Amino acid sequence: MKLMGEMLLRKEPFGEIVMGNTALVRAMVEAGTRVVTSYPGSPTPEIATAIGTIPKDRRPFYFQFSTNEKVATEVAYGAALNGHLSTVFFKSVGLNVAADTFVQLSLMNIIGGMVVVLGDDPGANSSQNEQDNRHLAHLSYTPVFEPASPAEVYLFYKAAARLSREKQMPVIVRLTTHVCHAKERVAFGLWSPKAPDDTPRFDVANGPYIPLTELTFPMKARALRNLEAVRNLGETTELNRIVDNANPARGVITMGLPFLSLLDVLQAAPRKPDILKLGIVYPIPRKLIIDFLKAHEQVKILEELDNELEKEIKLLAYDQALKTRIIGKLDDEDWMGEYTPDKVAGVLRRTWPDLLPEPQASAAPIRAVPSRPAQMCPGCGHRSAFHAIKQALSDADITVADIGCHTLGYMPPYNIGQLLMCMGASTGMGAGLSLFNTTRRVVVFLGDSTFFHAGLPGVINALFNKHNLTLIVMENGTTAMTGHQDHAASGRNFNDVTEKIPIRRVLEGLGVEPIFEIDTYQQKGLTEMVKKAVAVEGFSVVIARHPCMLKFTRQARKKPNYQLRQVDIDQSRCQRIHDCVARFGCPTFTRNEDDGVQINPDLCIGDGSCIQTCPIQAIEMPKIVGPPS
Ligand SMILES: Cc1ncc(C[n+]2csc(CCOP(=O)(O)OP(=O)(O)O)c2C)c(N)n1
Repeated sequence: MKLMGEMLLRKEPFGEIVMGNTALVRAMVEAGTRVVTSYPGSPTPEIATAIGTIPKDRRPFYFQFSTNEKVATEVAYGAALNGHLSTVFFKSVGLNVAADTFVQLSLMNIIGGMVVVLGDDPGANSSQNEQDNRHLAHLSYTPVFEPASPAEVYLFYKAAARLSREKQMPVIVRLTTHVCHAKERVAFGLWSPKAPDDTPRFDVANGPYIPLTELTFPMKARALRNLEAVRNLGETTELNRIVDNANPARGVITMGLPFLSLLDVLQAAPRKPDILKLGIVYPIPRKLIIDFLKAHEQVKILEELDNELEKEIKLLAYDQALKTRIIGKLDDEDWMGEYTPDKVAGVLRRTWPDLLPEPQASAAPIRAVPSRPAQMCPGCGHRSAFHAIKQALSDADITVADIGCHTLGYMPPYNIGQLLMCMGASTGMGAGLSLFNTTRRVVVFLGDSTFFHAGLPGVINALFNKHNLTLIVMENGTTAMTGHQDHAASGRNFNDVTEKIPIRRVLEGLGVEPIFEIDTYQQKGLTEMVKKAVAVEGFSVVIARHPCMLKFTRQARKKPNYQLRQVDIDQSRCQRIHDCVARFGCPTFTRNEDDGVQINPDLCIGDGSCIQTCPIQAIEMPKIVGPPS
């Protein structure tokens, strides 16, 4: 890790195999970025991991995880108004949270420049949808640069930063999961650090910065002018390029990952189509595209997710009365998932059946990878919580999940959390479910990072409007699901030790009463507390806390002389009741062929939270089994 930090600060040019997310950080360093903000979300957290490898006192820019994406956007914007080149990054759905601020950015004269890095997630690998954020770019008149590979991430970020600074406008760099996580050798350039000018340069004369009534119109005109300038840039920039295969019959207009998949698939094609690969995908370069259309009889638009390019290009062709046959998604049903080579081959076969040779039947049949449902880690405090909470609830109760590791409670054997929307939505949805409802109790769940991110307004609403529901805060001290980033109640921020903002204190400050609080490993106590909490008429809160055991164990393993402990089953006592497997559900336990239970030594962390779940005490206390392998 230290080596990565040193690499990111090298002054002379060098080449290295890196992930897209790491290439981005080097680009930030070279571009002179001064302020970077974020809220964690896949596929972007490794950007922060790479930043964290640079020692704080040598980091050329300030970085923070903010409480949510909207705040992160505002912090980056504020810094840019003082003249600092700034960047905010977050995942696809983060843009929904940031949107109320984000959609105004293009109206503003952002004197330092500001790059918005989006981690879109075709295939919904780690998101609740696979939204295509080009829509929000259109809506907000913000240009989109879309790299296809780590090398392009590096080049495109620098180009976006340059443009953003020059035009004093926001520019999006849209990454997708594959591009963030792919690895490639990237040729990095020179870094000549300059002493930063940190004079706070905010000046109303650079504005207006108040988009109200008639002031909004000149501001919008500015955004549209800027967009036109970027469109013109797109006509000549190297970010948009033609791969000429001398084929006047067929062309493909594409971008991002689909471009790489296309190159891969076309290796087998005897006669390759020409390719126009767009790097600036919004706004599109009209002349370049019209010329490309004119030069081909048929043009396939190859784009992942929605048909933004297709719509724009068909409009262009219509206006120009072009005869070229344009084939897009309206002629093909593939609107979902990542455009991997397999998928692109399928799309191309349907478009031009003679383009590719018949697929070879592989000698060995390809066996599908068995599906592995997500599950909570061994020792997870959320498991103990669900085990205990289930015993306090009835089948009639309505349970509402939120986003985080605790979402996994929806699966058997717990089946708790019957609906889910997005971060922070549980308390509001629960409030709605409680209206006119005198027979079914409503219990909602919220992780601690989510509490600060978008949970608080729902909590305040429940209090203010006197809703009848119980909130269970699943407090594990960290933002676990995205890789253990600190939050306001962790006692650390990205850079320093900081005062904790305890959730209990926040709730007390709001006047929540009653508040119950217990460690989730005290399962009986938690069951009793939840029974009391749901019996309260009105809004009640249970704080069900236990540190994230994945984080805890990782830290413990780094200590010298760490000894691994594990539980075991006393086979002479075990009566094959199987509560440990069927009701507690720790993956450590497996049923043998003889119906006995055994411990998986690769999984057990010896936390002992399972011991109390065996009605006949057949699980033995954890014993030292030696240093971890
Ligand atoms: C708007 C938005 N931003 C970020 C994410 C990514 N995300 C998914 S789960 C999660 C962590 C939630 O942490 P916490 O509430 O503490 O629950 P834990 O995973 O620790 O149990 C985050 C940030 C998201 N899904 N939506």
